[in-house]
Amino acid sequence: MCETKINENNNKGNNDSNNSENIIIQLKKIFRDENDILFLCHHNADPDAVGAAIGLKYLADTLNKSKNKNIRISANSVSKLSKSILEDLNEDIEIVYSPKLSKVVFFVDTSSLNQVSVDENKLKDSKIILIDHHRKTDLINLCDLYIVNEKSPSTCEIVSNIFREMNIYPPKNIRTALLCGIVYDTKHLKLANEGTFNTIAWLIKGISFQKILYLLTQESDESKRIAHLKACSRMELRELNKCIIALSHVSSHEASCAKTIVSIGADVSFVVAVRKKDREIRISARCRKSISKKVHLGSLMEKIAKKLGGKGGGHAEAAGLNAKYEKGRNKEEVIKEVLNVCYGVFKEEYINN
Ligand SMILES: [Mn+2]
Repeated sequence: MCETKINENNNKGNNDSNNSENIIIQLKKIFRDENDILFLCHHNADPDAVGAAIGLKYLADTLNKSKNKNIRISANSVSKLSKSILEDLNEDIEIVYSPKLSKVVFFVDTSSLNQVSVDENKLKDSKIILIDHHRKTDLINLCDLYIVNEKSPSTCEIVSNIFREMNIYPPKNIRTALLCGIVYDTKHLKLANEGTFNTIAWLIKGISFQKILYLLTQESDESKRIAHLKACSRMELRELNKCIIALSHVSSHEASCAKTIVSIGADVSFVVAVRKKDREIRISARCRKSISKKVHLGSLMEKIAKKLGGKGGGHAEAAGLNAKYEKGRNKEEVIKEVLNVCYGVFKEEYINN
């Protein structure tokens, strides 16, 4: 597979040779032979997760000729942007908290189990496949097969390359969904590489690029803008060898806030959201490229999550975690405590690298 590095997990006694052609053959066989498949997206599924899942489902639908097939896409929530793309493409996905698991379960654009809501015990009865571009986490140990390419700017690009390897040219609406995911995850092509442009050239036949940009345009809603302003006004700055670390908290939009804080000048940001009602703590972290060369935020958040009894992961420059919020604890204290843990673990990694 051209730009995509493919890894295969041999934990479950699968000793097939570790090459991409082989994985494509295995994947094709699964699509052809399995009648019960679930494509699972991470919570608040973004256009990359949704586009990749739509692409994979199309492959399964096309290759499987059975009349009794049950092929679904599921997420516990989808982003506003994804919702409007789905409407425009006339595609539908199931939105449920804990989906009924199929014989084959694909995790799409999802690097760890905390990004989905599934019955972990029941997963053991399913064949598990991961298609993703985030840093690998423990989830990999559950997989029978995986295609993970951390260098790919989007999961949609990986899926497009699967189409190319299988010699299948997708119809216009599927290509539109894939293009939306690619353009979204590359931040309107800012993070695109040579392979991305090659993939776009292959996908875009008969599609207007302006249409893709239009589908990805959305007014920033008021609650998000207010969250940004609150995150900035509550921000605490700490300095470490000329690296400016910003710590803050909001009740929602923590990812967007962390991103905004780096865009206005911080080197690293950690933004916590405590959701008392859901008994959940979420932390989002962002950093500049220069920092990510010393500290990979994805593995940093995985480490911090372990300290907080939660799960985390992500990219070198953008990552997050979820942990449990214990009932009865003071919210302000919890915020202070988790931000100190973030700072402490970051400091250790930053100084030692
Ligand atoms: Mn993605």
